[in-house]
Amino acid sequence: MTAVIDTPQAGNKHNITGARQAYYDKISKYHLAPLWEVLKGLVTPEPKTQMIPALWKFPEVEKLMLEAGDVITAEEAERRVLVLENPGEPGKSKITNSLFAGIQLIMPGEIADAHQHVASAIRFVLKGKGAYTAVEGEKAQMEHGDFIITANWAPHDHGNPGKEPVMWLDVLDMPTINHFQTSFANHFDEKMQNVNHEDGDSFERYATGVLPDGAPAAMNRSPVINYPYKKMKPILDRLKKTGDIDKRHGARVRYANPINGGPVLPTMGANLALLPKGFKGEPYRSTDGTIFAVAEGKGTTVIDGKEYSWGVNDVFVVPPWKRFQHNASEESVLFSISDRPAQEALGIWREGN
Ligand code: 1HN
Repeated sequence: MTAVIDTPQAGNKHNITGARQAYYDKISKYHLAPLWEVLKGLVTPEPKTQMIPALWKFPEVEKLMLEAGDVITAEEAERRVLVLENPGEPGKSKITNSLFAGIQLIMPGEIADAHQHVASAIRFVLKGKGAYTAVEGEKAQMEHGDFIITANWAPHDHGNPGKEPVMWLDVLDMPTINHFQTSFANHFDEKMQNVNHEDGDSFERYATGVLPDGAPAAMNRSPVINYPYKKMKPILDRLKKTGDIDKRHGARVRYANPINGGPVLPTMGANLALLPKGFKGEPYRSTDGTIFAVAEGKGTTVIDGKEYSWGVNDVFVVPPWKRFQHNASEESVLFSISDRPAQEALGIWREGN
Protein backbone atom coordinates (compact mmCIF):
# COMPACT_ATOMS: atom_id res chain seq x y z
CA MET A 1 0.00 0.00 0.00
CA THR A 2 1.32 3.43 -0.86
CA ALA A 3 0.81 5.90 1.89
CA VAL A 4 0.69 9.44 0.64
CA ILE A 5 1.96 11.69 3.39
CA ASP A 6 -0.37 14.57 2.83
CA THR A 7 1.01 17.18 5.16
CA PRO A 8 1.92 20.75 4.36
CA GLN A 9 5.38 19.98 5.78
CA ALA A 10 5.78 17.39 3.09
CA GLY A 11 5.34 20.19 0.58
CA ASN A 12 2.22 18.57 -0.73
CA LYS A 13 -0.28 21.19 0.36
CA HIS A 14 -2.11 21.52 -2.88
CA ASN A 15 -2.65 17.87 -3.16
CA ILE A 16 -3.99 17.35 0.35
CA THR A 17 -6.33 20.28 0.12
CA GLY A 18 -7.95 18.58 -2.80
CA ALA A 19 -8.03 15.17 -1.14
CA ARG A 20 -9.36 16.57 2.08
CA GLN A 21 -12.01 18.60 0.35
CA ALA A 22 -13.17 15.53 -1.53
CA TYR A 23 -13.32 13.69 1.78
CA TYR A 24 -15.29 16.53 3.43
CA ASP A 25 -17.73 16.53 0.52
CA LYS A 26 -18.16 12.81 0.85
CA ILE A 27 -18.81 12.77 4.62
CA SER A 28 -21.17 15.73 4.43
CA LYS A 29 -23.67 13.48 2.66
CA TYR A 30 -23.75 11.45 5.90
CA HIS A 31 -24.23 14.62 8.00
CA LEU A 32 -20.71 14.37 9.28
CA ALA A 33 -18.14 17.14 9.46
CA PRO A 34 -14.46 17.41 10.48
CA LEU A 35 -14.16 18.99 13.91
CA TRP A 36 -10.49 19.76 13.28
CA GLU A 37 -11.42 22.41 10.71
CA VAL A 38 -13.51 24.39 13.22
CA LEU A 39 -12.07 23.48 16.62
CA LYS A 40 -10.08 26.68 17.13
CA GLY A 41 -13.19 28.81 16.56
CA LEU A 42 -15.24 26.71 18.97
CA VAL A 43 -12.87 26.47 21.91
CA THR A 44 -11.30 29.91 22.13
CA PRO A 45 -8.65 30.77 24.71
CA GLU A 46 -10.74 33.79 25.76
CA PRO A 47 -14.44 34.68 25.42
CA LYS A 48 -15.27 35.65 21.87
CA THR A 49 -18.32 37.72 21.00
CA GLN A 50 -19.88 39.14 17.88
CA MET A 51 -21.60 41.73 20.08
CA ILE A 52 -20.15 45.23 20.19
CA PRO A 53 -20.36 48.02 22.76
CA ALA A 54 -23.14 50.50 22.02
CA LEU A 55 -24.91 53.47 23.59
CA TRP A 56 -28.42 54.80 22.98
CA LYS A 57 -28.89 58.51 23.81
CA PHE A 58 -32.22 59.01 25.52
CA PRO A 59 -33.10 62.38 23.90
CA GLU A 60 -32.85 60.71 20.47
CA VAL A 61 -34.68 57.55 21.51
CA GLU A 62 -37.40 59.56 23.26
CA LYS A 63 -38.13 61.60 20.13
CA LEU A 64 -38.33 58.48 17.94
CA MET A 65 -40.36 56.66 20.56
CA LEU A 66 -42.96 59.45 20.68
CA GLU A 67 -43.20 59.24 16.89
CA ALA A 68 -44.09 55.55 17.33
CA GLY A 69 -46.96 56.82 19.47
CA ASP A 70 -48.36 58.44 16.29
CA VAL A 71 -47.71 55.46 14.04
CA ILE A 72 -49.18 52.61 16.12
CA THR A 73 -51.40 52.21 19.17
CA ALA A 74 -50.36 50.08 22.12
CA GLU A 75 -53.31 47.82 21.36
CA GLU A 76 -52.24 47.23 17.74
CA ALA A 77 -48.62 46.75 18.73
CA GLU A 78 -49.49 44.56 21.75
CA ARG A 79 -46.36 46.15 23.25
CA ARG A 80 -45.06 49.40 21.76
CA VAL A 81 -41.38 48.67 22.12
CA LEU A 82 -38.35 49.81 20.14
CA VAL A 83 -35.81 47.02 20.25
CA LEU A 84 -32.26 48.00 21.23
CA GLU A 85 -30.44 46.00 18.58
CA ASN A 86 -26.83 45.26 19.17
CA PRO A 87 -25.11 46.74 16.09
CA GLY A 88 -22.92 43.64 15.94
CA GLU A 89 -25.99 41.49 15.24
CA PRO A 90 -28.83 43.58 13.80
CA GLY A 91 -32.15 41.87 13.19
CA LYS A 92 -31.71 39.32 15.98
CA SER A 93 -33.64 41.20 18.71
CA LYS A 94 -30.69 40.87 21.06
CA ILE A 95 -28.58 43.37 22.97
CA THR A 96 -26.29 40.58 24.20
CA ASN A 97 -26.34 36.96 23.13
CA SER A 98 -28.56 36.07 26.10
CA LEU A 99 -30.68 39.20 26.62
CA PHE A 100 -33.28 41.30 24.86
CA ALA A 101 -33.62 45.01 25.61
CA GLY A 102 -36.12 47.56 24.40
CA ILE A 103 -37.70 50.88 25.28
CA GLN A 104 -41.45 50.75 25.84
CA LEU A 105 -43.91 53.63 25.58
CA ILE A 106 -47.43 53.74 26.92
CA MET A 107 -49.53 56.80 26.11
CA PRO A 108 -52.20 58.28 28.41
CA GLY A 109 -55.38 56.22 28.31
CA GLU A 110 -53.71 53.13 26.83
CA ILE A 111 -53.69 49.57 28.10
CA ALA A 112 -51.22 46.85 27.15
CA ASP A 113 -53.23 43.63 27.56
CA ALA A 114 -52.61 40.89 30.10
CA HIS A 115 -50.44 38.00 29.00
CA GLN A 116 -47.84 35.60 30.36
CA HIS A 117 -44.77 33.90 28.91
CA VAL A 118 -41.83 31.76 29.91
CA ALA A 119 -39.37 34.59 29.30
CA SER A 120 -38.80 36.66 32.45
CA ALA A 121 -38.83 40.43 32.17
CA ILE A 122 -37.68 43.40 34.17
CA ARG A 123 -38.65 47.04 33.76
CA PHE A 124 -36.48 49.97 34.75
CA VAL A 125 -38.61 53.10 34.64
CA LEU A 126 -37.12 55.99 32.69
CA LYS A 127 -39.56 58.84 32.18
CA GLY A 128 -43.10 59.92 32.98
CA LYS A 129 -45.60 59.36 35.78
CA GLY A 130 -49.03 57.84 36.13
CA ALA A 131 -48.59 54.42 34.50
CA TYR A 132 -48.70 51.07 36.24
CA THR A 133 -47.62 47.51 35.64
CA ALA A 134 -49.85 44.86 37.18
CA VAL A 135 -47.92 41.67 37.98
CA GLU A 136 -49.35 38.62 39.73
CA GLY A 137 -52.19 40.59 41.26
CA GLU A 138 -50.12 43.61 42.40
CA LYS A 139 -50.49 46.95 40.70
CA ALA A 140 -47.07 48.62 40.73
CA GLN A 141 -47.20 52.38 40.14
CA MET A 142 -44.20 53.21 37.98
CA GLU A 143 -41.81 56.01 38.91
CA HIS A 144 -38.39 56.97 37.57
CA GLY A 145 -35.76 54.47 38.72
CA ASP A 146 -38.19 51.79 39.88
CA PHE A 147 -37.05 48.22 39.20
CA ILE A 148 -39.98 45.90 38.54
CA ILE A 149 -39.75 42.17 37.95
CA THR A 150 -42.02 39.88 35.96
CA ALA A 151 -40.87 36.32 36.56
CA ASN A 152 -41.32 33.29 34.30
CA TRP A 153 -45.07 32.80 33.59
CA ALA A 154 -46.17 35.76 35.75
CA PRO A 155 -49.33 37.38 34.30
CA HIS A 156 -48.70 41.04 33.52
CA ASP A 157 -50.41 44.02 31.92
CA HIS A 158 -49.62 47.71 31.76
CA GLY A 159 -51.84 50.77 31.77
CA ASN A 160 -51.56 54.53 31.77
CA PRO A 161 -54.52 56.29 33.38
CA GLY A 162 -52.29 59.38 33.80
CA LYS A 163 -51.67 62.42 31.64
CA GLU A 164 -48.08 61.89 30.42
CA PRO A 165 -46.41 59.42 28.09
CA VAL A 166 -44.48 56.89 30.22
CA MET A 167 -41.32 55.10 29.04
CA TRP A 168 -39.24 52.37 30.51
CA LEU A 169 -36.43 49.96 29.70
CA ASP A 170 -37.54 46.36 29.20
CA VAL A 171 -34.97 43.59 29.58
CA LEU A 172 -36.01 39.99 28.93
CA ASP A 173 -34.12 36.71 28.98
CA MET A 174 -35.94 35.81 25.75
CA PRO A 175 -32.77 34.91 23.76
CA THR A 176 -31.85 32.51 26.59
CA ILE A 177 -35.32 30.94 26.54
CA ASN A 178 -35.16 30.70 22.76
CA HIS A 179 -31.67 29.22 22.94
CA PHE A 180 -33.24 26.33 24.83
CA GLN A 181 -36.27 26.51 22.52
CA THR A 182 -38.62 26.46 25.49
CA SER A 183 -40.90 29.43 24.79
CA PHE A 184 -44.57 29.24 25.72
CA ALA A 185 -46.95 32.20 25.92
CA ASN A 186 -50.58 32.77 26.73
CA HIS A 187 -53.01 35.67 26.29
CA PHE A 188 -55.82 36.19 28.74
CA ASP A 189 -59.35 36.94 27.62
CA GLU A 190 -59.52 39.81 30.11
CA LYS A 191 -57.49 42.87 29.08
CA MET A 192 -56.50 43.52 32.68
CA GLN A 193 -55.82 41.04 35.43
CA ASN A 194 -57.65 41.04 38.71
CA VAL A 195 -55.69 43.16 41.17
CA ASN A 196 -56.00 42.08 44.78
CA HIS A 197 -52.74 43.44 46.23
CA GLU A 198 -52.15 47.15 46.68
CA ASP A 199 -49.15 49.01 45.29
CA GLY A 200 -45.97 48.08 47.18
CA ASP A 201 -47.56 45.08 48.91
CA SER A 202 -44.88 42.51 48.04
CA PHE A 203 -42.02 44.87 49.01
CA GLU A 204 -43.55 45.59 52.43
CA ARG A 205 -44.38 41.93 52.98
CA TYR A 206 -41.04 40.42 51.99
CA ALA A 207 -38.33 43.09 51.94
CA THR A 208 -38.51 44.87 55.26
CA GLY A 209 -36.82 42.36 57.59
CA VAL A 210 -39.69 39.97 58.19
CA LEU A 211 -41.29 37.29 56.04
CA PRO A 212 -44.90 36.17 56.12
CA ASP A 213 -45.04 33.18 58.44
CA GLY A 214 -44.89 30.04 56.33
CA ALA A 215 -43.10 31.72 53.41
CA PRO A 216 -41.31 29.06 51.36
CA ALA A 217 -37.69 28.34 52.32
CA ALA A 218 -36.65 28.02 48.71
CA MET A 219 -37.71 30.19 45.80
CA ASN A 220 -35.61 30.71 42.68
CA ARG A 221 -37.08 34.18 42.03
CA SER A 222 -37.85 37.12 44.24
CA PRO A 223 -41.43 37.54 45.49
CA VAL A 224 -40.93 41.33 45.39
CA ILE A 225 -42.58 42.94 42.36
CA ASN A 226 -41.24 46.50 42.66
CA TYR A 227 -37.98 47.68 44.21
CA PRO A 228 -38.85 51.40 44.30
CA TYR A 229 -36.06 53.89 43.57
CA LYS A 230 -37.26 56.01 46.50
CA LYS A 231 -36.28 53.15 48.84
CA MET A 232 -33.04 52.19 47.06
CA LYS A 233 -31.37 55.57 46.59
CA PRO A 234 -31.08 56.36 50.34
CA ILE A 235 -29.20 53.05 50.77
CA LEU A 236 -26.64 54.18 48.19
CA ASP A 237 -26.30 57.46 50.10
CA ARG A 238 -25.56 55.48 53.28
CA LEU A 239 -22.83 53.48 51.53
CA LYS A 240 -21.30 56.66 50.15
CA LYS A 241 -21.36 58.35 53.54
CA THR A 242 -19.38 55.56 55.20
CA GLY A 243 -16.96 55.23 52.27
CA ASP A 244 -18.21 51.81 51.18
CA ILE A 245 -17.31 52.51 47.59
CA ASP A 246 -16.00 49.75 45.36
CA LYS A 247 -13.03 50.94 43.29
CA ARG A 248 -14.55 49.56 40.10
CA HIS A 249 -18.31 49.79 40.65
CA GLY A 250 -18.86 52.65 43.12
CA ALA A 251 -21.27 52.41 46.08
CA ARG A 252 -23.29 49.49 44.82
CA VAL A 253 -26.16 47.29 45.95
CA ARG A 254 -27.39 44.09 44.39
CA TYR A 255 -31.14 43.60 44.08
CA ALA A 256 -31.77 40.49 46.18
CA ASN A 257 -34.42 37.81 46.62
CA PRO A 258 -35.33 38.23 50.34
CA ILE A 259 -36.14 34.51 50.64
CA ASN A 260 -32.54 33.37 50.13
CA GLY A 261 -30.41 36.44 49.40
CA GLY A 262 -29.92 35.23 45.85
CA PRO A 263 -30.56 37.06 42.59
CA VAL A 264 -34.03 38.38 41.75
CA LEU A 265 -34.39 35.93 38.88
CA PRO A 266 -32.48 32.76 37.98
CA THR A 267 -31.58 34.15 34.56
CA MET A 268 -30.99 37.84 35.29
CA GLY A 269 -29.41 39.85 38.09
CA ALA A 270 -29.34 43.60 38.65
CA ASN A 271 -27.40 46.21 40.60
CA LEU A 272 -27.72 49.88 41.44
CA ALA A 273 -24.54 51.93 41.92
CA LEU A 274 -23.77 55.46 42.97
CA LEU A 275 -20.64 56.99 41.46
CA PRO A 276 -19.57 60.01 43.50
CA LYS A 277 -18.74 63.21 41.60
CA GLY A 278 -15.22 62.87 40.19
CA PHE A 279 -15.25 59.05 40.51
CA LYS A 280 -12.64 57.44 38.30
CA GLY A 281 -13.23 53.72 38.42
CA GLU A 282 -10.62 51.02 38.05
CA PRO A 283 -10.95 48.85 34.94
CA TYR A 284 -13.08 45.73 35.20
CA ARG A 285 -14.35 42.95 33.01
CA SER A 286 -16.54 39.92 33.48
CA THR A 287 -18.08 37.22 31.34
CA ASP A 288 -21.62 38.56 31.80
CA GLY A 289 -22.41 41.09 29.08
CA THR A 290 -24.01 43.96 30.97
CA ILE A 291 -26.68 46.54 30.15
CA PHE A 292 -26.43 49.88 31.97
CA ALA A 293 -29.15 52.53 32.32
CA VAL A 294 -28.34 55.95 33.76
CA ALA A 295 -30.75 56.86 36.56
CA GLU A 296 -29.00 60.12 37.48
CA GLY A 297 -25.95 62.17 36.57
CA LYS A 298 -23.43 62.48 33.79
CA GLY A 299 -20.19 60.79 32.93
CA THR A 300 -18.29 58.55 30.58
CA THR A 301 -17.47 54.87 30.36
CA VAL A 302 -14.46 53.64 28.43
CA ILE A 303 -15.35 50.28 26.88
CA ASP A 304 -12.70 48.29 25.03
CA GLY A 305 -10.62 51.46 24.63
CA LYS A 306 -13.40 53.71 23.35
CA GLU A 307 -15.12 56.42 25.38
CA TYR A 308 -18.91 56.62 25.60
CA SER A 309 -20.49 59.76 27.15
CA TRP A 310 -23.73 59.28 28.99
CA GLY A 311 -26.49 61.31 30.63
CA VAL A 312 -29.81 60.60 32.33
CA ASN A 313 -31.83 57.70 30.86
CA ASP A 314 -29.17 56.73 28.32
CA VAL A 315 -28.66 52.99 27.93
CA PHE A 316 -25.38 51.32 27.04
CA VAL A 317 -24.13 47.77 26.71
CA VAL A 318 -20.80 46.19 27.57
CA PRO A 319 -20.41 42.82 25.80
CA PRO A 320 -18.88 39.83 27.64
CA TRP A 321 -15.25 40.16 28.68
CA LYS A 322 -14.86 43.68 27.28
CA ARG A 323 -12.91 45.83 29.72
CA PHE A 324 -14.72 48.92 30.96
CA GLN A 325 -14.02 51.81 33.29
CA HIS A 326 -16.52 54.40 34.61
CA ASN A 327 -15.92 58.15 35.16
CA ALA A 328 -18.52 60.43 36.74
CA SER A 329 -18.33 64.18 36.11
CA GLU A 330 -21.41 64.59 38.33
CA GLU A 331 -22.67 62.33 41.09
CA SER A 332 -24.36 59.57 39.11
CA VAL A 333 -26.49 56.49 39.63
CA LEU A 334 -26.17 53.54 37.24
CA PHE A 335 -28.60 50.65 37.04
CA SER A 336 -27.13 47.48 35.53
CA ILE A 337 -28.44 44.08 34.55
CA SER A 338 -26.88 40.94 33.14
CA ASP A 339 -27.15 37.15 32.89
CA ARG A 340 -24.65 36.66 35.73
CA PRO A 341 -27.01 34.46 37.86
CA ALA A 342 -27.40 32.01 34.97
CA GLN A 343 -23.64 31.88 34.42
CA GLU A 344 -22.99 31.43 38.15
CA ALA A 345 -25.52 28.61 38.37
CA LEU A 346 -23.59 26.87 35.59
CA GLY A 347 -20.21 27.62 37.19
CA ILE A 348 -18.93 29.50 34.14
CA TRP A 349 -18.88 33.10 35.39
CA ARG A 350 -15.47 34.79 35.56
CA GLU A 351 -14.28 38.30 36.35
CA GLY A 352 -11.00 40.13 35.93
CA ASN A 353 -9.39 43.48 35.40
C1 1HN B 1 -43.20 41.68 26.55
O1 1HN B 1 -44.17 40.82 26.92
C2 1HN B 1 -43.17 42.96 27.08
O2 1HN B 1 -44.94 42.57 28.58
C3 1HN B 1 -42.15 43.82 26.70
O3 1HN B 1 -44.23 44.57 28.39
C4 1HN B 1 -41.21 43.46 25.81
C5 1HN B 1 -40.27 41.80 24.33
C6 1HN B 1 -40.28 40.57 23.79
C7 1HN B 1 -41.26 39.66 24.13
C8 1HN B 1 -42.23 40.00 25.06
C9 1HN B 1 -44.19 43.39 28.09
C10 1HN B 1 -41.23 42.18 25.24
C11 1HN B 1 -42.23 41.27 25.62
